[in-house]
Amino acid sequence: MAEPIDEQFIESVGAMASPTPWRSPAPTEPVREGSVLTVARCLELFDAQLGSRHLDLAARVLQAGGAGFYTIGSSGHEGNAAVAGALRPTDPALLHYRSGGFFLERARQVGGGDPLRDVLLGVVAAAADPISGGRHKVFGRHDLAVIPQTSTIASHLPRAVGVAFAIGRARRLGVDTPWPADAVAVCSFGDASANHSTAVGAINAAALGAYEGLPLPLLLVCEDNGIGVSVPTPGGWIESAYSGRVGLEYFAADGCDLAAAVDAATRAAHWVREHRRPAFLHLRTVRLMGHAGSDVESAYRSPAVIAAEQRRDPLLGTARLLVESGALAPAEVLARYRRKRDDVLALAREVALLPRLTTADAVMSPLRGPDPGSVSAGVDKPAGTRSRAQVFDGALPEYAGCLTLAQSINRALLDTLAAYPEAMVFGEDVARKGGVYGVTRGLANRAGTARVFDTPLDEQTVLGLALGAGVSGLLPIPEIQYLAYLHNAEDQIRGEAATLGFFSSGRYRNPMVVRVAGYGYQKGFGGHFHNDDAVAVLRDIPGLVLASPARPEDAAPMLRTCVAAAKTEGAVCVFLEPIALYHERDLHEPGDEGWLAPYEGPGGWAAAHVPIGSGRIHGDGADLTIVTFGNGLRMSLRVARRLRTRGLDARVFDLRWLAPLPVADLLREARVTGRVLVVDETRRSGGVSEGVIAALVDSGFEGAIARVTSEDSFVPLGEAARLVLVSEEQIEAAAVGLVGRSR
Ligand SMILES: Cc1ncc(C[n+]2csc(CCOP(=O)(O)OP(=O)(O)O)c2C)c(N)n1
Ligand SMILES: [Mg+2]
Repeated sequence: MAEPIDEQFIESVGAMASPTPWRSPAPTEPVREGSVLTVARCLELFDAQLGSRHLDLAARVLQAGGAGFYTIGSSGHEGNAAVAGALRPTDPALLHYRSGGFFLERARQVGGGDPLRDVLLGVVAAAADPISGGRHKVFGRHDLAVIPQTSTIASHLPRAVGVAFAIGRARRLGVDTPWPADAVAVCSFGDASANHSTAVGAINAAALGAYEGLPLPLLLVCEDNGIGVSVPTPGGWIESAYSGRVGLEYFAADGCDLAAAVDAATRAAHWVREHRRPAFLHLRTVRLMGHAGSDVESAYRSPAVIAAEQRRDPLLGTARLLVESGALAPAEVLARYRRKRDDVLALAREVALLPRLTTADAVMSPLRGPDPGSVSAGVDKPAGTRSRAQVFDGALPEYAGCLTLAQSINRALLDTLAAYPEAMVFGEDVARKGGVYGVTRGLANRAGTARVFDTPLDEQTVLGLALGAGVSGLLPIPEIQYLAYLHNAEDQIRGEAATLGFFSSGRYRNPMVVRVAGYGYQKGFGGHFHNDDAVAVLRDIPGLVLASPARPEDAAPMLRTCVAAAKTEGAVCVFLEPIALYHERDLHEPGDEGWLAPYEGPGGWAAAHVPIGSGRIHGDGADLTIVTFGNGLRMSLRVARRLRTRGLDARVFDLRWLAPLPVADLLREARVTGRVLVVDETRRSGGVSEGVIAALVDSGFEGAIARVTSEDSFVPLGEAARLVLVSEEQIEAAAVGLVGRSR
């Protein structure tokens, strides 16, 4: 079916008249008096606009033929080609899904390749799609510095702030980054998306950073078509909300008028590059052909409104500029329009026949997890003796006797900062205060405040900085103060960090080690929010590495493993630290110092390496295997000693990694005794024990299985916490019961 905007373009251009007397302007002349847009540049940008429009039309043809799967288009937004034109192709770009014009113009600047074909490969989900490998239609390409975005609107804004931050910070640290030192990060989004809390938080973080004087070269582009699916944005809202804001320079233009868009985009891009501060470019656009192919716009917009939008078609606007300036005759405009249609449809016919992804393995190849060989090679990379001596101020931790869990993590962080000049540790209260529990104490003094710093109180910003830093060649180690506060920003790990490799076939990576203080059992402190044990939300993220150290001698090597996996393989790692064990010294009796351990010096790092997905067995009891992690390890070791006095010999298996689970080790240790008791301090529903037991069943374990878990409850304040958290008494009773019933 012919699209009204297609017919309208042909009719309207056909009715245009060349100026009389006609005079052909020089390519270097402005296409309109007073604009920086020359005739030659206007023709180039028009080509991108035409390409973008015909990609949208072809996507609908492909879908109608059963070969295409994506019809959210750029029609009405083709003016964003002006933004690409105002920037350099080395400026990192995180784009709205209506960025056909931007993408094609940037590809033209770089040259080579066939960007029209690339977009169509995404539309038909062909395995040959050069960015996502057939996994999704995204605008992205590594050589164009276009970082692909997910479909979750606004979720890319925190990362964009992070990229802008990283441009300045990498320069200050003297660290290599893919972006030139004077680069500008650009990030576009819709008007409805501008109201999303993710966008509001990110824009606030950018303005706050600028207010504090941080270099933050970020061009925010709001493509305001006045509507989000079917819901209008009130007239004037974007301007009222974002003009005149401290820390944010505001520019605006009619995005349907290419000369005006180029003028404003050029001023905005230049301003950001000069000042190294964020700016907000408000481009007024229209949305043509509905939200997507499946959207029946007439259900919520009147014919008069739809027709008025169509009259503002930016392609018509550029055609008018070219005809009125004498650069092209109407017939020449139409010839270009038709030629582009033919080119795009020919490509569409060709790509429709290309192979798709055909196996689950192929789909999941970017999720395969870090290669154990390169991780183990990566752990043994200590800093030189001199820089270690310097950073530790002569007090090398391997000679400091036995350390607590918190101290071991602190020393391992310092060793990481010494070994990797690109590593940064940051979060709420981590620098000056040294963390709520002192885990990062002293790091800022030793490694400098450019590498260990406090962030605004916004977990989304903490993770966004990590996302932007990681993709920029830095090695971020952000801290989330409490597990309960990860949840409000969790999509930055799930939707952004973990999907980037998937949607870019591993071409883009955002290495990070997110330290999270969590779990229950803090003595007499905190209630639910300081004793949260909800880990299901992390365990189900494909490809995520979830470390759960409990003992000091495991924590340091596990942190090194995570750092190496992030560095060498771009892994997204979460390092979940049990708060209640941070300062624990004893295991069985007060004063026995059974929960302290020495710190391994660099000579022993390779030997101490803890591969991802490897558990640890404590003891060699033959009567039952207690499978546990975190606080459960200390409780289970204490119970195991008591069980021995009752004639039961238990071995205790520490999972150490909650994702991926150490299934092979688990099965081996389960089979030795034939009896498994899972001790799970998290919830009964959605907790770790479900995964452990499912893994045993899936692997064909036929022995006896039991579990004790905390209740499906939030943790109350004070002593009442004991009522819902799993206890040593419960573990002991369950162990006795399990052996009794299966003897
Ligand atoms: C977080 C989130 N919520 C809901 C959606 C579904 N959705 C997709 S696009 C959209 C409207 C976006 O409008 P706007 O930001 O104005 O962009 P436009 O499509 O108008 O260019 C909605 C609600 C989504 N993708 N992400
Ligand atoms: Mg909109």
